[in-house]
Amino acid sequence: MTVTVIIPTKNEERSIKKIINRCKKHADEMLIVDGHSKDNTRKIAEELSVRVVLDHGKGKGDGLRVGIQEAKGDIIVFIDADGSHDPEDIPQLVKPIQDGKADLVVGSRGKGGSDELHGDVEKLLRMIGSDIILIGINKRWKVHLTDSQNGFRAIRTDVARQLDLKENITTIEQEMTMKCLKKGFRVDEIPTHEYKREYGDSVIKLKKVWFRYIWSFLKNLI
Ligand SMILES: Nc1nc2c(ncn2[C@@H]2O[C@H](COP(=O)(O)OP(=O)(O)O)[C@@H](O)[C@H]2O)c(=O)[nH]1
Ligand SMILES: [Mg+2]
Repeated sequence: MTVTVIIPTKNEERSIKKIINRCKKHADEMLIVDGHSKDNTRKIAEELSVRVVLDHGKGKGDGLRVGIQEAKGDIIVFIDADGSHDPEDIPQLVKPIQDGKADLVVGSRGKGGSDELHGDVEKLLRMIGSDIILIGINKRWKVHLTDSQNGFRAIRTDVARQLDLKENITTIEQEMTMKCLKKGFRVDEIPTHEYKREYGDSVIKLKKVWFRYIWSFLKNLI
């Protein structure tokens, strides 16, 4: 099965070159979905001969949806541009799909650890919130997942296209997991470590988005 590696980007000129170069050997196709970066992100990607498409400016979820439509590979791997995810984990991430054992494989920080979920109050709240959602998902579908949110994941392209994903921001990750479970697709996890983003700040400002996480969670439970 062929693999499309999709990197959503917004103002990642400082880390994009490294991540592209590290992903290339794991990809049959590479695709950057850019959220209208104001820096040189797109230029750098094009100089490295990687195809760049724009999202509609609504957020990372919008970007992932555009990527799902544009991908040519049988399997899509989503990996962030900020250095949080290790491209060397990609072979393990796609293996359960290639072996015909899973339709969605999430890189689990519960199993692999995270440098972004511990150490200050914002991170603590982020972890508590995502764990509450995780417990809800596990109870609702009687599964034992350990990460409901990680953006580092692999999914069969045809499955991704059947999910009717609607979330415009990072809530798309829990939506994707929940809709896969709801539709009876097989969700698996492998341990992956999450590193601290190399430069700049996360787009997730908890104060602004916490209610969108809860609303999207409740909506997708039924
Ligand atoms: N296409 C697209 N990508 C985005 C957007 N916002 C953030 N990203 C990318 O999504 C990835 C995750 O963003 P980040 O801010 O690190 O969120 P966090 O890892 O969940 O804290 C990074 O590669 C960002 O550059 C957007 O509006 N559109
Ligand atoms: Mg990040």
